[in-house]
Amino acid sequence: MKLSFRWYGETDPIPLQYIRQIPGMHSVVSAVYDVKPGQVWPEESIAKLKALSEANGLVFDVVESIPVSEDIKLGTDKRDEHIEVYCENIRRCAKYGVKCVTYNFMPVFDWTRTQLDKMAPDGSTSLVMYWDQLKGLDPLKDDIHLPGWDASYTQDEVRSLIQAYGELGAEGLWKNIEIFLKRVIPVAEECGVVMAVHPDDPPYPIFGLPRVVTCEENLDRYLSIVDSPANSLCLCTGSLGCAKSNDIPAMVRKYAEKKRIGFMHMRNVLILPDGSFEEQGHQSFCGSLDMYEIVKALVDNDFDGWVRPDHGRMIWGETGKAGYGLYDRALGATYINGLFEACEKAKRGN
Ligand code: DNO
Repeated sequence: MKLSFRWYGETDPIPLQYIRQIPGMHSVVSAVYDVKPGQVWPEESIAKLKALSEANGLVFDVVESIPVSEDIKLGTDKRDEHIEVYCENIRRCAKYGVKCVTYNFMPVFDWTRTQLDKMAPDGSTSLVMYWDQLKGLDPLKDDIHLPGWDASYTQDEVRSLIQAYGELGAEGLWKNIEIFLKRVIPVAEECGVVMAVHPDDPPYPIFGLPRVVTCEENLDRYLSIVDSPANSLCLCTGSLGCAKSNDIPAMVRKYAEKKRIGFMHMRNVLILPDGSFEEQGHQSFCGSLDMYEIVKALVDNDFDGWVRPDHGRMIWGETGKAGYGLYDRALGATYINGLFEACEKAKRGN
């Protein structure tokens, strides 16, 4: 596996010099964050990410994300133009050495949480989603400002998007996924890029918005639309793992065996009795997921894709982008290194 770390570019308060000091760190996971979905990424910006990474002894070979525009997801009359731009962005990234591109197909919002700084008894803070904070909210009537939601939409825009997705429904969304994959995956293949779809977080409908990248049955369907290693998963343990019905170690084993995991996002979540969840430290004893079994499933199948420690808590007084501080993600990285070392040694029998 290749250990990687997400970096938000030059505005990220965490310098690449610090990231390179995490033992075993190989890749920088980044993107051109100042261009809107549906627009072409300037080559200079991609070249700069590569140069900065290399100047720090790291490789820029994973993009997270090239966002899929709402026009593509909804299939509006701008879809074709946006898919063209999407393909061009893949080509440009590949030209600068990118080998894996992460993206998602979540309508309107990326991940959903109700609080980004819930304090645990030890004084650390983390992201949580509590159902009782969501209950009773009607996105078509109420003004909703959940933390982390795209602030560039007005409440009216959010309402009309929610309405449009309501009319589209899950099968309509599948149709648009198919159109996207059938045009984009051949380009990725040509460029030697693996497309890694990030699951919906959390993996069930929110506010009636269809969400389909959620469970084994749907992941099978997604991968079979274009049966190519370039059509792969970004298997995010914490996103899929907040639905109890998803058996994460078994899913990792299955898709690693089929060589359809391009990228692993590793973090733990604690599922509460009412289905709410709290992000926790990466270690198995901190949450509901058995991280050892997950790594063992990867090692047993000679996984050679990218792994990154996903969201960390805020610890040791650090402030910054929720989920993306340095300290706890670095602890996560060393834990992941340890699990891989143990599983690899056991597999070799020494
Ligand atoms: C959350 C991330 C996601 C991910 C996108 C990929 O912190 O894991 O936002 O980057 O869903 O498109």
